[in-house]
Amino acid sequence: MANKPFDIAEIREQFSIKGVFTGYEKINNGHINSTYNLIFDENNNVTKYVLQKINTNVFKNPDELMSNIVAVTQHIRKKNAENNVSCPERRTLSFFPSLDGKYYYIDKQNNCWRLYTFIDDVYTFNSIDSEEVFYNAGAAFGEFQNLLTDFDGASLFETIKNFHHTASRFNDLKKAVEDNKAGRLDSVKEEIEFALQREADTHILVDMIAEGKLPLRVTHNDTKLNNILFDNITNKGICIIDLDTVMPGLSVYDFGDSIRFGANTAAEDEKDVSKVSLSLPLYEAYVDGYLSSAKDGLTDLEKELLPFGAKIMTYECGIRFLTDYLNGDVYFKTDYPEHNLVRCRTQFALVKDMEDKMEKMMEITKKYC
Ligand code: ADP
Ligand code: GN1
Ligand code: MG
Repeated sequence: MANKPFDIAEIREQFSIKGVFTGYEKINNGHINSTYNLIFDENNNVTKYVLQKINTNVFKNPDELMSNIVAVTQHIRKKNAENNVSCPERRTLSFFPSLDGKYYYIDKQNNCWRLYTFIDDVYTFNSIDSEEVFYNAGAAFGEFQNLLTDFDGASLFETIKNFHHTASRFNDLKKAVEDNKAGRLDSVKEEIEFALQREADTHILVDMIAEGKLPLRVTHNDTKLNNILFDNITNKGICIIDLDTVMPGLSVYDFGDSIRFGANTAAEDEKDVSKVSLSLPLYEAYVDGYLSSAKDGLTDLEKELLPFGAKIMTYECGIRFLTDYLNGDVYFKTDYPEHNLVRCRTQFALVKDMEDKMEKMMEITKKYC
């Protein structure tokens, strides 16, 4: 199959897919994995699957990765059954084992694939302009957190070490500055300065964890808007996807990362930073939705820290983009050479705007606590 990124005969044999293969589409959403929608016809019934190439540069141990994901989705399935939710098959992903019983398959080119159910009649967003939908996003991630409150976090592997350890991310940036691998340091002096000025912030949450002030929960850790499948008819967030980073973490990470992406008035890679700002109405809608489902399970301190969580997740993402830019774009997928720098600039512009609006964000949050 010269033109295809995968050999369909090999994939279908390995995952025992029935029916006639009628085509595939590439889904261009995430920065990490490569995702395809496969379409099969079996006696005039169309069945779709998601075939995903796992980025093994990022996720180096597919056994541990898939062990986490299978355990988490099984747990959610069980809870959904206990709660009698409607259409349970649309509420969490189901992964298919390959012939050797593992939930992934390494092909002849050494690519690592997983196959799971395609959920139909849903849509995903890369940006949002409706408060109602963002309320629903908050409710969906709050609900996801609730479903995992009785899941044993100790059973999970750490798929990416220190994923949201902001102080460790800051050290990665300092190392990237020292190494200057891609020779780009001179062009990012202002951004480095911005990052350095906020170093003290990078310790706040990690210190609170170490002091036992904040509870570690099982969290998603990548709560971007396009990791929620919204139902076409109800507009509710029905399924949380992209479970690669489900690990012990803080509620404020999940809250904060959603705000970072969804409440920005511009795209994550908008080149004109004057378009970047925090939308307070969207912030409010998300707080309302998230707390409507998660409030009872959160401590007072967690609720109080939600606005700071939004700022620190935005800052952390900004320094990750900057680090990758300095390292020569080895982590995030990029479409052009300045892409990571552009992303870093939007994140830092958003941090600045959040700092200006912090009091207002705190006031809004209090209203829903
Ligand atoms: P990445 O890790 O690259 O972000 P995701 O798992 O988030 O990959 O998938 C990328 C996109 O593919 C999603 O934003 C969504 O639009 C689509 N997608 C993924 N899984 C499904 C599914 N089961 N049903 C429908 N669409 C899906
Ligand atoms: C990546 O895979 P995706 O696109 O949902 C990244 C997140 C970043 C995000 C920035 C495993 O998410 O941590 O916040 O890009 N995922 C990983 O858009 O690093
Ligand atoms: Mg994703």
